[in-house]
Amino acid sequence: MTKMHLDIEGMSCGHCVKAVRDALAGVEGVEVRDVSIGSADIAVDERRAPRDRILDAIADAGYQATVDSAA
Ligand SMILES: [Cu+2]
Repeated sequence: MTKMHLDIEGMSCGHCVKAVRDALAGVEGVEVRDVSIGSADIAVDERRAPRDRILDAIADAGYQATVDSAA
């Protein structure tokens, strides 16, 4: 699993946190570790969950995400 930190624009409240958490949880191969306003920490099986799919899931929920770090 790859630990990934995402920067996420457009989040402002607890509803946003829940929306992002739900979006990430819906991607197969992603384990949600922590979501707060403006960022998320996840663990990713990159063979099952390509980055584009993760970022697209967040975009579909209405937010703009970028990968800040991955290790
Ligand atoms: Cu909100």
